[in-house]
Amino acid sequence: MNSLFDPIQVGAMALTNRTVMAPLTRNRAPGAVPTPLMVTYYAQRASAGLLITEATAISHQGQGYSDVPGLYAPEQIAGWKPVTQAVHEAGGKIVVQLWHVGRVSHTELQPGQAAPVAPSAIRANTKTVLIRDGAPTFVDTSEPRALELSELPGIVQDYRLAALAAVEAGFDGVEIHAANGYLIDQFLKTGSNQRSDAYGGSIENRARLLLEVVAAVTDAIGGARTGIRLSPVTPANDVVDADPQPLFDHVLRQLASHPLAYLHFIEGATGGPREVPDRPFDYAALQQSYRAAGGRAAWMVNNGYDLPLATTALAEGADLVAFGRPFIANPDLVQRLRQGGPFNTPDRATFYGGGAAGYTDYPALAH
Ligand code: 8OZ
Repeated sequence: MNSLFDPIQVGAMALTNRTVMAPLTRNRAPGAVPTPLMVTYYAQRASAGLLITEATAISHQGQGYSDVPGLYAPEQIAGWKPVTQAVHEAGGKIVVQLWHVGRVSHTELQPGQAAPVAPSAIRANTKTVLIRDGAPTFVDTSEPRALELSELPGIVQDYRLAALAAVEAGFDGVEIHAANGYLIDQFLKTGSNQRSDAYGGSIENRARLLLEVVAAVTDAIGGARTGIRLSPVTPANDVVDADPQPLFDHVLRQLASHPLAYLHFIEGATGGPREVPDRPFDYAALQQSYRAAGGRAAWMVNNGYDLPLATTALAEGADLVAFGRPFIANPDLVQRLRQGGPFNTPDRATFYGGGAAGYTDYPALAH
């Protein structure tokens, strides 16, 4: 039986273990440029089998929060290079999460203070984070405008360019963020997509943007360096689909014909309960359907895992387990899981924004 501490080959990446650091937004990149403090933060956590960076904007339009990093300008690529170098020197692997927030943004963050973009002009009943006077402030998202059909190829192209930039910055690969109510998830789900063109209506149409992005990214850098994050039933950022099981069944059957490194699932509500009331979902059936269609990517699970739950998941067919908040507080989480603790407690007050406090100052165990 596989344990969290066994190595695994995931696409082009040889991982030393199956413990993954989940993507975690930390809002410590002023001007969207990665900093030396971020180099320290990621390098401290390099004993994870795989690090997935915090969500990273593929374009200025794709940004929805203050001080999150980007990967579309030369200074951003230059800022990421020492991160990937330090992680590799410490023996780790790192992929960057490619992000377009769609409607989860604010005019203050958009080019020319324009309205954020979305499949349809439906505001998300959710908040975004603006850093004001150095402190995170939660504000309502702005009213979005519906994207023109003619704008979609440009967005797909932004994903392609960001994937190429990721390779240039030294990343081992990318994760396409298609979860948590951001642009791709907004297109997938009925509550946020009321389009009447080729990108709305039927399941096939709502899945079109995701599949075009996957095709562009894998064409640019190879499926062996590409993962995807999905959250079939999360209520995060006010998304909902009327019938998620057949939607995701279609998505996975389509993905089965692309070589991919991994598929990453947030089970239940992001950062919350693993079961969402009135939104049942059968992940095992989804995996079966994907495998039956010939899909071979590694299966990564996430949300509220501890060692016993992770061990059960691996026994039941998961290949990788992603941990979020435990990695904030425990840079050497793999070692701590191995020896049964102890675990530092994450401090919510320093999750978003700020400096080294609550970021790079959580202690590792003495060796
Ligand atoms: C927390 C705060 C801001 C953004 C996600 C990128 O949920 C995020 C995010 C999380 O995927």
